[in-house]
Amino acid sequence: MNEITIEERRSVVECALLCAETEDCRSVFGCKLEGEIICTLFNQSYVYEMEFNSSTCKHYTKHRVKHEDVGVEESNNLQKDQITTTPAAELTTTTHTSCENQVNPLVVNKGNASFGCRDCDCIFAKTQVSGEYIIHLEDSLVRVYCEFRNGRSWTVIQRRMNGSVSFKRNWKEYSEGFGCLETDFWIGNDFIHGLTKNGHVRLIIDLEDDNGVHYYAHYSDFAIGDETEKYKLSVKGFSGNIFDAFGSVCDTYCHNDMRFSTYDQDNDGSARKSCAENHNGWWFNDCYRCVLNDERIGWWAPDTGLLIFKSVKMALTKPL
Ligand SMILES: [Ca+2]
Repeated sequence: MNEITIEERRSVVECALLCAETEDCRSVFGCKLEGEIICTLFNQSYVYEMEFNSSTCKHYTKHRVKHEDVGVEESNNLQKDQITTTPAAELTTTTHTSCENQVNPLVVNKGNASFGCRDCDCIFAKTQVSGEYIIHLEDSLVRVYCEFRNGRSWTVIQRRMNGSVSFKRNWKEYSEGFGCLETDFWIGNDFIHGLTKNGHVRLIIDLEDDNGVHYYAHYSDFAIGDETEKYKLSVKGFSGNIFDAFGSVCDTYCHNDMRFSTYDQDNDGSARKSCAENHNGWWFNDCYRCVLNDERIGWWAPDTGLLIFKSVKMALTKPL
């Protein structure tokens, strides 16, 4: 079921009043951002179990305005003092416990047409606190992890910290995203495509080995195609303190220009095998020099062979 409409109102209480007056409305989500009220009415209860009653955003369900007898009088019971103008950090969502069992936990509500910030840069303009935020991306409200450091904002697209989340996932899951923002997750190929399409083309890959030594690979020009293009990878402009295993000139094991594969969709460059069957979703030829979604996080270098890392993070930002 889809949302009903989007309306700009003078206060979030007015959003709730509008919901009360709208027969099909079951819940309403409203935020005051930069002095502007943005609210979304839903003809279903909000799909994601989160508590949004921050000082910036409010979420009301219809029972608060008594569904059988909806009207202005009932709606007036909403406390106007709940609405304040405090910007910023309260946009952070509360944590959830078991991400593993949730379907598509990163998408808050697919199909919304408008909501506040469209990227972490917008959040950064309001707060410098790294953490979970909700942005509007590719026609969805998506929970993302924004990292703010050195005066830049980064959108984390992949992270593996403790192995709590399985990366053995099918095509649909890699398209839509999976995992826990707090720990291990894949933001989803549709959203990576959306971010790169919107200019977030600088990629940094942080790797940490068992001794706590950090390595990084930075790419100035990263993009992936959309689903019809099988999320084809383009990655160039390397700098870093490790071998360029991801973007180096294409050969048997390269990744650049490859299409994305999962165990249930073999788009790799090998006619003999399916690389993703053993190494999870990635851009494979035959088969790899780096496998950041594999059970073992691997990154190859000529002098060392395949190195195994204990954690990895991939994040995007816009060029300066
Ligand atoms: Ca194959």
